[in-house]
Amino acid sequence: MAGTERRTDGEILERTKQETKKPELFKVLLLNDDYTTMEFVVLVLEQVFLKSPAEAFRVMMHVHTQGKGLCGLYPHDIAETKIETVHEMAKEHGFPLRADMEAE
Ligand code: TYC
Repeated sequence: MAGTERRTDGEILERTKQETKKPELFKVLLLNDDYTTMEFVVLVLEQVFLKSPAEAFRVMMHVHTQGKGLCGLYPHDIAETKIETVHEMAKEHGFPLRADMEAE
């Protein structure tokens, strides 16, 4: 536990150190495949990762040519939820699109 406490008569007056910790961030990566359409990947990047149409297209083309690409950096639970959402959307549309997580 962080925090320096000043006490008077056993009462805590103030805490001088910050107690909030920055969350550890994780990379969410999108993986290339031969079957998912480019349009669908752009849609996912816009809807799940809140990219502009131009940025979504840029990231999609990066994944298409390089095999994988960065969608964003998120705390672990948010990264996990985004990956689940990608997989659910892909399944609904019959695409094999996969996303993955990596420590920053
Ligand atoms: N390679 C796919 C195609 O040619 C497009 C694609 C891009 C698929 C990015 C997945 O994460 C991906 N239709």
